[in-house]
Amino acid sequence: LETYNYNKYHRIEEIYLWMNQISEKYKDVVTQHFLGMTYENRTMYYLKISQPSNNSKKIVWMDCGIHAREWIASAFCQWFVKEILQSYKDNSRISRLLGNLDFYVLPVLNVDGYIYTWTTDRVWRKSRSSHNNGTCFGTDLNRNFNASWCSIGASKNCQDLTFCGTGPVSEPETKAVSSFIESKKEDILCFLTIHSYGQLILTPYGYTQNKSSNYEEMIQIAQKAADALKAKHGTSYRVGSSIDILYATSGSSRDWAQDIGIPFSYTFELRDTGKHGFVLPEDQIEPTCEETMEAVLSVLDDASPFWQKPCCFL
Ligand code: 0X9
Ligand code: ZN
Repeated sequence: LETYNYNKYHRIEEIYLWMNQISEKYKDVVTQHFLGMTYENRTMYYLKISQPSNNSKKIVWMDCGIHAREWIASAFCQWFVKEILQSYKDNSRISRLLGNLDFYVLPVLNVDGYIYTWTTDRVWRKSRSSHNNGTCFGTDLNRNFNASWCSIGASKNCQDLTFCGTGPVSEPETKAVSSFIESKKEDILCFLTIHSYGQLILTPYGYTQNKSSNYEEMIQIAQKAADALKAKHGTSYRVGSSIDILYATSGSSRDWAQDIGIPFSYTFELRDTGKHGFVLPEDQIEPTCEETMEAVLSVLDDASPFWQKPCCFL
């Protein structure tokens, strides 16, 4: 663990070993849990970071790597966990957050796809489920959630990059995430799903121009986070609803999380804006994670007070 290199991308075996070791080393605050099985029968694990507290705490969910090729996302989930654990004792900001919040972090959601990007095709996006008698592979897990499923910005053709699956939540990976989130939803304050690339902080929705009732607050919070991010290394992010500033999508986890009543649901699209795209060089892992950390902490600082106000907790 002492030698784990956070400035490199890691194979799944190394990430899983890291999860074991970090939950061993910090066993009072972090525990590893089973989430579900993947299509190819691999285990999905998340980490729970929690400190004993007298407060009734809210939950922050963060998943990374729903799209297999977005390696920087999974690198960020690991960075985030490391930063929290290294600093919660001395850093008053992080210890205050941990007094009010439990973090649930899923570093690699699309395990099968992630492995495929290491072994076979670096820019594979989808899961590895088999369709049409084994003639085509993979569902876009971020089109498979039950949010206006496959209505817009998604495809019913299994050859396509945005194949939405055979029905809402047809995939074991999305089932695992949705049933977990569903079981905890009363307590979840914030749902963060980390992607690349584009340098964007996106609010719901992708499937409609409608806005959630707290849209203005969400945008204010995201804009403040983008400012904090920029202050670190000068990187510019854009902020807005998914359909307005990116493109139409249905079946995304973020929209589904908003629809089931989670108050603050955001997609982060990390570096860059296209020069390297999904294949972000390793020397950008550190600055990318440092600046993203600023943005996430800013969101959490600003979202935390809201759950105390009855007006804003949907
Ligand atoms: O297309 C996607 O799923 C995301 N972009 S990516 O390049 N990382 O594949 C956009 C997700 C944001 N939009 C919604 N969640 N609706
Ligand atoms: Zn993505």
